[in-house]
Amino acid sequence: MYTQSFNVPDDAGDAKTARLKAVPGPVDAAEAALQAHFDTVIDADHKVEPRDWMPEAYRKTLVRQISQHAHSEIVGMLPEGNWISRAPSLKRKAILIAKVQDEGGHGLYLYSAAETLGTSRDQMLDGLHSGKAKYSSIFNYPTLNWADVGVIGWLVDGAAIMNQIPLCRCSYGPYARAMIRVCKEESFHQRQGYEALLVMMQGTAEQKAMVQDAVNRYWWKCLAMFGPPDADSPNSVQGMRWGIKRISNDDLRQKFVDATVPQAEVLGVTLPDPDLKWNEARGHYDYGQIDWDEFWATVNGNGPMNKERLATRVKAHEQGAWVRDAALAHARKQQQRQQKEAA
Ligand code: FAQ
Repeated sequence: MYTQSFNVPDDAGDAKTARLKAVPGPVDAAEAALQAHFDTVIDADHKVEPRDWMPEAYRKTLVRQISQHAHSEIVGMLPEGNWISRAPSLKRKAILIAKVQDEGGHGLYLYSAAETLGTSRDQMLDGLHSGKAKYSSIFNYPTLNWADVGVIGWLVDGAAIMNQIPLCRCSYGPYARAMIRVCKEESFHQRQGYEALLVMMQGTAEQKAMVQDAVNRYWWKCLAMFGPPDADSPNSVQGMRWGIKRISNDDLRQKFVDATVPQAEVLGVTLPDPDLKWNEARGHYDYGQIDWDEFWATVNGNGPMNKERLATRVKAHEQGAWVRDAALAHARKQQQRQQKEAA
C-alpha cells in the first residue's frame, strides 16, 4: 500500500535551509579536510558508514533519532501485547503474536544500528527507563477494545511506514539498511490491521461501532506522530541537509492523509474531522487543527499511559536480568572452550 515514497524528490530548499541550526565548524585544517570529504559524500548522496569520519553533531543526531526509534518499537509492543491473551480467534492470536515479535525485532536492528555510532545498549536503555529519552507519543494511549488492534495496524503502522520509507534512503548506511527490512515487515502489519477491520465492518452493528470508536480515538494521535509542524521542528532542516530526513514532517503528514482517506471510504468508516475535504487547487486533502498542546503534554510524560508504559518496560527489563546473565555466562563458556581447543 505504501511504496510510492522511494522516488520522491528531496525537499531541502533554500527557504528551509535558511533556518539551519548552528553546528560547530571544524577546528583545524585536518578537521576541515575531513569535514569537506564528509560534505562531498552527503552532497553526492552516498552513504556514511560507521568507520567514516563524521561531525559530532551528525553522530549525536543519529544516536538521538535511532535510539528514540528503537525505544518506540519496544514500547510499541505493549499496547498490542495487551491483547494477545484476548484475541478473538487462534488465527488472530497467531498473527498478533508474530506482529508484536516483529516489533521487538525492529527494536533490536535499530539498537544495533545505534551501537555502530559508539553508544551502548545499556546507555540507551538507561535513557528510556529513567524517562530522559523520548519514544513515539502514539504508544501512550490505551487499547480499549479489539478494534484498537486493527486500527493500530492500519493507521499507526501506516503512519510509521509513511515516515520510514524515506528513511531507507537515509545517509547513514546501517540505519538505511535496517529500515529496508523494517518497512517490508511493517507493510504486512498495516495490511493485517486493515484486513481485520474489513472483517469487523462486515459484522454486527456493535462490531462496526467498535471500529468507528477506535478510529475516532486514534486518528488525530496518528497525525501527530509525524512530529510538530515544520515551522516548530527544531531538528528538521539540519536533518534534511544531512540526508537523514528526506521529507518534512508536514509533507509526510499530508501524504498520509491523502493515502488514508480513500482507504477509510473502502472500509466504510468516517474520519473524525469535519474540515477534511479535497482541495482541488492544492491537489491534496485539507484537514483540521491538530491539538499540539496535548501532543507536547504526552511527549513530556503526561499522556494517559506514559507512567504505566514506562513501569511495564522497567519491570520487564528487571525481570529479564536472569536471561541476559545466562546468555552472557553461556557466551563466556563457549569462548573459554574455543580458547582451550585453539591452545
Ligand atoms: N513522539 O524537530 P523534530 C512505529 C520530538 S515507530 C515523541 O521534528 P525530528 C512502529 C522529537 O524527537 C514510530 N516525540 O524532531 C510500530 C524532538 O525531540 P528531541 C517511531 C516526538 O527528530 C508500529 C522534538 O519532538 N518512528 O510506530 C514525536 O527531526 C506499531 C522536535 O521534533 C520513528 O521514530 C512523536 N511523535 O523528527 C511499533 C521514526 N515527534 O529529540 C509498534 C524515526 C517529534 O529534539 C506498533 N524518527 N518528537 O528532544 C523520525 O523520523 C523523527 O525523529 C521524527 C521527529 C519525525 C519522529
